Amino acid sequence: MEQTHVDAVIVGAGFAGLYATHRLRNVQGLSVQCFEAASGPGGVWYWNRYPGARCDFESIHYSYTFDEDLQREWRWSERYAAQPEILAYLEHVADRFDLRRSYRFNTRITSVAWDDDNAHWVVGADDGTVITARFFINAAGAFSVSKRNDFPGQDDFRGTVLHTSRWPAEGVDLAGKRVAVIGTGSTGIQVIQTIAGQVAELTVFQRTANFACPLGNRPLTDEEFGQAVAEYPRLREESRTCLAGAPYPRAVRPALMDAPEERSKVYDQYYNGGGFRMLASTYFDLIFNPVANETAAEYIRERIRERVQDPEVAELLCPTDHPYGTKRATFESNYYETFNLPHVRLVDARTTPIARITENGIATMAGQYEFDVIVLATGFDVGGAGLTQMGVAGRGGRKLTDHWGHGQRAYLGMATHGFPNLFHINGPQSAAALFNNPVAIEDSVDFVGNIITYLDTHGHTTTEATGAAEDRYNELVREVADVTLFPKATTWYMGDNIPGKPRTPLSLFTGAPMYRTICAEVEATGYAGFSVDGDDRPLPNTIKLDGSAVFFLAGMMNMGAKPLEECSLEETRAAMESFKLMQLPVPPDVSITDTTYPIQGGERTARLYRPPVDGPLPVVVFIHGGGWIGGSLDSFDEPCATLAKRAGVLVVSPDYRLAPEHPFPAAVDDTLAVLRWAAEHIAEHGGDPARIAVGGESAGANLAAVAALRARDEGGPRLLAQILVTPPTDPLADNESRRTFARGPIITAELGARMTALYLGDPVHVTSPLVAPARAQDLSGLPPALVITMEVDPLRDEAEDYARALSQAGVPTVCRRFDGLFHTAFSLSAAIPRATEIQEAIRAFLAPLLSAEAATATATVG
Ligand code: N01
Repeated sequence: MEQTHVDAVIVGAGFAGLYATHRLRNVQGLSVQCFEAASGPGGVWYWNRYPGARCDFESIHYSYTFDEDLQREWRWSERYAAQPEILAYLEHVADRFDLRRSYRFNTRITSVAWDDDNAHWVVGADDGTVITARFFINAAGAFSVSKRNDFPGQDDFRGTVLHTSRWPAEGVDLAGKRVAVIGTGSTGIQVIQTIAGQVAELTVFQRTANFACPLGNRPLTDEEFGQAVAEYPRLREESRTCLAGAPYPRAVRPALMDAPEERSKVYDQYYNGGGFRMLASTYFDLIFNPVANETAAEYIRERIRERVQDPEVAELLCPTDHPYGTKRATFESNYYETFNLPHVRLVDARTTPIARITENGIATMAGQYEFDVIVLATGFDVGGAGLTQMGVAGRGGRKLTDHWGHGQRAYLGMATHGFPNLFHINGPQSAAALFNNPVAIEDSVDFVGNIITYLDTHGHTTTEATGAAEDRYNELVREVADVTLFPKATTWYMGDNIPGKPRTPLSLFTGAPMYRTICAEVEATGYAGFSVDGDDRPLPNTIKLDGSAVFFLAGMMNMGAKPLEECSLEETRAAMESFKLMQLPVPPDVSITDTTYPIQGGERTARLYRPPVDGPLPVVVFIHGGGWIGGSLDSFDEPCATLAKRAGVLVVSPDYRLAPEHPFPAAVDDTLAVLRWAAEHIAEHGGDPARIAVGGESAGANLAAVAALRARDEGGPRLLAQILVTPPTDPLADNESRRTFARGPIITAELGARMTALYLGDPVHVTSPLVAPARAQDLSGLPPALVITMEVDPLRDEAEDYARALSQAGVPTVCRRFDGLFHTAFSLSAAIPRATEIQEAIRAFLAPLLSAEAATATATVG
């Protein structure tokens, strides 16, 4: 019997719809009604039957993971399966899990309206069906709407016009035909290389040359398949922790760290490796560093020049207008050699754009071409176009097209404010553009399944993204894009390929692990950022972060970096040193010299950073961070040199002793010692001993605060300022930021406790003011303080409390909080451009305090 109300309507029978149907109906026991415009399952693999259509992720990865038996039993015949095989696979899945009976095929959804009174969706279809549903699942896919034909005159053409995404199922005989292909994206490249051998003449209209790397397809051997089957659990798990959602080797080095010959070897290895390895496995900075990117781009251009005989044609095929990878990476099999065939020609549709389709072929601004067949490989209106065409109206009748008037957006790529109980699978602003789709789809469906279970088990009815979460997530997606090179290309990634579509990133460009981390955080925190029956849950911590900070954390995950709390002491130290890779170059005109300062029973190194400024300079003794157990002079070269340059000061960076080899009070003694040494000897190095400030970052800021206390109490030296960047001030502090950010980022409660324990040696010291300056009885008489805190930092509140206490004690104090940043942002200047703002805040604070006049005035008063 026809149902008129179900738990969920699901639209689409591709990878997303089929798994959603299985998950919601077979696993969760919900009633579902599914719709699909095609006559059967398959989604994009149903519609895109053009010659050469093939997947460019290896099929053993580009397939479902949810059923062990399924993945073991389906024997892929090739490394990268062709469309008929993927379609057969999806048909098999539909049968194996008995999914077809929930579908109405050949049926399009024509209206989707939220009924607020009844808290359900009213869904209409073109066969007259009207059905109501608590949930509406958009599994129509991002590539369900073809780009409209741009070219006038199609009806005049006497031959055949074919769009690749509506290729006739029975095929098209192109033998002996004069064929034009417009478009050289993933699709065009596959068509061109496949039909070149069949047709009489092939003319390729290329507007933008693409970087294509060899796909490396071949039959999958029994041994390879057997190995994949044996290793499936590991491979699948690893896929979900890798940038592209497939277990490719991880890029762990920046490109410019290798000499050119070494780089070429790396590129040789991965250019021929197939799949997304050229982007994911070579160098981690290709997608954000233009100089690094150019090394890969030029490498690929060189291969094109080698493979294409006519130098003019080769140059035309060499992309020069966008960085490598910023248009979706494409893959080929003898594509470039195709242009060596005598009957294949390349037309530059950029300098001579296509004007129209004529009776006999195509007219460009430069001439006429005659064809029998024109193939449009011109792409898709990527993203939520399939959904908007269904006429969705949410709460209060608000149209989705209006809501998306300034660009498609969805919280986590899954939920939209004002559209309750409507979920997108891999929707706009999910991470799907860089995330192996079947795996991304499973994650997305599982998230939706879980939230439905959550609602049901807690007796709730509706949920949607809060406006604040959707706005902030949208900003985050943009901020992340802005850190990368993606906006530099004209690409569907940014919505550019459709005239009039607002430019906005359609994907979160972090790679899979960060996206999964955000989703996991949302789930673990009771659906942060969702409104549940009108109860708005607060934003998850991660999306409060600045896009650059999120991108940095994503990079660490993509590299497979262990969280610091799981590292041994040696690994923690090595990880802290590696942060140096995330710093801008040291300003070249700052001179850096090492000297020594005495400590009891020995001496330590002090590194001096002197800017190119005349005269005795004010001095800042700046103490590096590293949790008292790590960090080094080297790892703080850049922040110290930049401070020297920006503030016009001589910076002294002491190599103090680290725990646990040298527990408390070694470090506090060393920092007081370096201050005293500076007061006595800095004139020999061009510094002014009357103008000394102390500062530090993180544990170094704790040591700076303690040094200021000791200098006050133990006979100097006289300090004019203290700069405390994210200082820990009391190991036993109990406050909101410690609780809210107990799981990081960067510093977790566990890591903080471990570092403190190693530093203290004997826990009895924990309440000493020389460990916990916040516990000092008297803070009066300390030098003016700048306390810098980061919003997303467990140490934020204790630092701000300390600033308040200083101020109450009469110490002139400025407390400056940086929203959206995390602990250590100060020393990650290449990754976090706003580190410059921190430097600037320090400069501005120090300038009046360390000026020659101020020092004289203070000396006179003192
Ligand atoms: O579409 P595209 P696609 N005049 O938008 C050109 C996935 N996919 O179908 O770059 C002249 O990438 C346009 O030129 P330009 C994959 O995610 C996956 O190829 O805009 N030319 C471009 O060359 C992929 O990214 C597989 O200057 C015009 C081409 O048409 C996505 O689908 C296989 C034009 C369109 O390229 C879309 O790929 C295939 C005009 N007016 C596709 N308008 C797998 O292997 C457009 N063009 C899994």
